Amino acid sequence: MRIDIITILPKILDSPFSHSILQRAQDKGLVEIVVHDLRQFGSGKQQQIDDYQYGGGAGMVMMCAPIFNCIESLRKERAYDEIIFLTPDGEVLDQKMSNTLSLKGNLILICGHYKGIDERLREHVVTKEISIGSYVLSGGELAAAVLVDSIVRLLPGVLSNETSALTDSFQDDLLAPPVYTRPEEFNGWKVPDILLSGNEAKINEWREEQAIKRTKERRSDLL
Ligand code: 6GU
Repeated sequence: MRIDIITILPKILDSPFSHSILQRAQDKGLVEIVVHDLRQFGSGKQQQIDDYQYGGGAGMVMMCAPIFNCIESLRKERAYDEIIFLTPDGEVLDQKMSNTLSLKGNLILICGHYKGIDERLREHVVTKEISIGSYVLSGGELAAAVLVDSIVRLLPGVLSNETSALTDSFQDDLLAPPVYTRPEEFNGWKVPDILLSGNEAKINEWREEQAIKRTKERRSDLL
């Protein structure tokens, strides 16, 4: 898979992909993540990428040409399955959407800023609009990092068996059950006896029960 990210703040995205699972996925050649500085496609000496909105009103709008030209330069190299705009008024991301996107080959992500991007790009170029939840971020970069993380960890070979995506919260529409590690007692707080029993069938049954209980209590909307 290849993911190209278009942003005016490429530095924000230096770190999120450079550690742990996401770094390893790139080292293994399972995904190529390339961040593009939109400024380089801006016009004039100022490398302008935004302008006042027609009709007046506060807030700048990201112009058509820089984003369009950046995308065209990428399209010369390869075909893209989706051109995604990260925006608070997009479809809210969930596990099903991440699963679907993880099956794609090449993706472009556009990070919005200010009042957003010129509507004509959304009509004619963007193929999918995604929000990561019902709150406002200062820009699309952190949302892009969240989206990339949720997709890449699903690619075959990225996670080892013991961290398998199949046991994640949400993968079966249930939250994960509680987990414990050594010691058996800490501050007088004990690990549930069942987990120390060695009875694998009983343990699995308990975990299933706990997952259902937790989901009912915290996220009954998932059931
Ligand atoms: Cl994708 N962008 C911004 N700016 N804010 C958000 C968001 C995206 N998703 C939730 N809030």
